[in-house]
Amino acid sequence: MASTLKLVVFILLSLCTLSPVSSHRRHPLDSLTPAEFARVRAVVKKSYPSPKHNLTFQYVGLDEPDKPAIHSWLSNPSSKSPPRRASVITRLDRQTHEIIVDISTRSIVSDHVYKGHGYPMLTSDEQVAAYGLPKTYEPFIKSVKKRGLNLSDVVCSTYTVGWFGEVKSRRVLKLLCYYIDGTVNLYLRPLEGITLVVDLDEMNIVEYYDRFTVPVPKAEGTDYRASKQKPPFGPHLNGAAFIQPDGPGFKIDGQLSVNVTRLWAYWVFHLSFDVRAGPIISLASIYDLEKQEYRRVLYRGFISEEFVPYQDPTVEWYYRTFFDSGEFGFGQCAVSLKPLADCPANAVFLDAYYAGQDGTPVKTPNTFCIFENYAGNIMWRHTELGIPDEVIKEVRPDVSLVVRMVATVGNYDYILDWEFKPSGSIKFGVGLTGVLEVRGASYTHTDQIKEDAYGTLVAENTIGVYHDHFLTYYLDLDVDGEANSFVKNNLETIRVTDHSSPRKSYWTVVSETAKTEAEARVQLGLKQSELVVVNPNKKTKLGNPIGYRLIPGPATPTLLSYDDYPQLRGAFTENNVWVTPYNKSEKWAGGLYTDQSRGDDTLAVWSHRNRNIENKDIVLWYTVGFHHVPCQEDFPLMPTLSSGFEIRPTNFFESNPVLKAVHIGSTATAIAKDGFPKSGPPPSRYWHA
Ligand SMILES: *[C@@H]1O[C@H](CO)[C@@H](O)[C@H](O)[C@H]1NC(C)=O
Ligand SMILES: *[C@@H]1O[C@H](CO)[C@@H](O)[C@H](O)[C@H]1NC(C)=O
Ligand SMILES: *[C@@H]1O[C@H](CO)[C@@H](O)[C@H](O)[C@H]1NC(C)=O
Ligand SMILES: *[C@@H]1O[C@H](CO)[C@@H](O)[C@H](O)[C@H]1NC(C)=O
Ligand SMILES: [Cu+2]
Repeated sequence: MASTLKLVVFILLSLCTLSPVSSHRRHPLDSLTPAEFARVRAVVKKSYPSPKHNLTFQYVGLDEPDKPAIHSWLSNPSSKSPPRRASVITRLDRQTHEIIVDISTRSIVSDHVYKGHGYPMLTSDEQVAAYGLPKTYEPFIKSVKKRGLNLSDVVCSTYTVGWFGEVKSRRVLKLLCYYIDGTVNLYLRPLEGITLVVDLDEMNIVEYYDRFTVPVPKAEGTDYRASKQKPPFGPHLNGAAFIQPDGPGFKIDGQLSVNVTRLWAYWVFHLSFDVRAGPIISLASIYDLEKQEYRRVLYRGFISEEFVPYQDPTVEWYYRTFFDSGEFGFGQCAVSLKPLADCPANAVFLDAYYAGQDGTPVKTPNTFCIFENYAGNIMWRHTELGIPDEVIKEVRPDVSLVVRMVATVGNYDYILDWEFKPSGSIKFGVGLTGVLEVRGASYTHTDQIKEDAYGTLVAENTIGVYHDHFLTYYLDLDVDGEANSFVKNNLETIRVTDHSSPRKSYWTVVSETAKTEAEARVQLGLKQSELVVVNPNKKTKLGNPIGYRLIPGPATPTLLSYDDYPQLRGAFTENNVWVTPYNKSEKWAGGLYTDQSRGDDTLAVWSHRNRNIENKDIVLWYTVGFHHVPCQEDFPLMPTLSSGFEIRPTNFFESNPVLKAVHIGSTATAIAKDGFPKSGPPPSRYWHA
């Protein structure tokens, strides 16, 4: 335990004392440092000084060097690293600017005004400024009084407005307000019927609606704080622990390069942070014990977009079709993780920084936690009972490495896990928790509901509205090199007609290599196929193509009509799987400017160019979907709903890569013997931490 704590301190210190702007020793994919954010700000402000200009920083992130530059730096680490550049999106005097800043030469490389549809990501600062407006807005004060409520207990929250065919647009947001008197669970107590529209360029209220009054759902039973619960308590949980007396089995080099070689596994990868995407994993390679070398798997991967359309078409709700990454920013919404609660006792925590609206760095402490995870699962086992007078029992416990971040986007909390397994698999976990977005209603029993309520009555006066969550992952796989192909191994039923067998049928594998983007669009569930990214230029000794297979989650296609406005903007949900040729500017599945986008810059549009993807540097896009029909157990807080997918080596290794896995140290030995740790301090009390 002590050694784990010491390591945490060491990493934080080393992050703070890194010489911030020097390019030596730094990985070219490292996130921008606080000093670099400050320098970017100074460079841009110098060109556009205030008060002459109204300048806000909507996005600042690393403009990542091109792949060849990264690979040449990797092959010769003593070579000069590529220039550090920042990609900046500002609102400047009511226009959107795209600015590239060269950080080392303190100069602007390019500066364009964006004239297309849609607006940049919202900053937290402008949302906070918008929240405050209703409190001094007379018509709103009157509406609150009319409902017999206390203005000091009203809080408001920001909602993007979507696009519904309007020809002209303004940079606006909607505000919806809630009553917290007697609870902290604001989202369960809407002042239904009231909507305010805020012009963000003017920062004032430009439209106001108070259309009807329904009861505000009561506070009773909504507070989720442990300190506010009353007996009886239960279930009583005894905690859980995975103890590593020798400290973690991985090492963090430089800023965020993670090298998992110390104990048991062989992954190396680079972790960085982006205000829009959240975690970005780059250059993930696995050590091949037989070949005695690192082999490339994933060049770059991150969550490209999340689309959350609500399914209530009425005036107060129709527009709620959110793009959590492009509009709100998963990185901007990252919250500080709580030791011993959000992450286990053996976790190491890392901070992250982003540029606030005025360009100065904002720190989110404990943004990431990294830990080895032992959930009592089995990596491989066999009991052999077939040998006379002998029982052979071999088991290896499954210990993996998890990188975790939580993004709290308003009412919802997204637990985003990247889990690296010694077997070569990467599992992508998504957990949904937090609070439902509910509609206030007059109903107190389902018997009173005669029309479509667009949701479930989850408490008195409270409708949990139907909605989806679609998280689209960008996975630039470079399996043993850049040139890869996408293969559909279709399982097809063959009829036996020639009486050569007592069987009438069997299935076999018919492989089909996708030549174009069209051939790589897959809706899961329509066909039985294994989807594999292969390196067509490399084969195993036995001659099989080297690959990584997609193990998809449940098939959850979009249920909206393809011509519906939100669906045009979220067109990347038409298929669960897409493959595109690598193009540095095709990163965001819903387009770079997602707020009020019109669907002209989505993954679906790019894919319809139908480019050649065979034996090319390709990107795999996979969407994890949830259709959420709320239920009473989602009240007052949702127990985590999990989903995800996996990529798994398939004829990548010559044989089982973990056959010779060794568990070192007393903990691992104890676990291997009977499944429970035998040494170390008593298990911590996670659940009440
Ligand atoms: C409104 O809130 C204020 C501040 O908490 C409190 O002093 C006042 O008594 C409240 N009034 C009503 C009517 O609840
Ligand atoms: C800056 O914004 C303020 C408030 O929106 C406005 O009054 C002012 O005219 C703007 N200045 C410029 C130079 O656009
Ligand atoms: C990872 O760490 C091991 C052991 O310290 C070292 O031998 C190896 O070169 C490192 N790999 C990379 C890619 O940094
Ligand atoms: C890369 O993507 C952008 C945006 O979709 C597109 O304009 C450009 O033509 C693409 N470049 C190539 C070489 O396909
Ligand atoms: Cu949901």
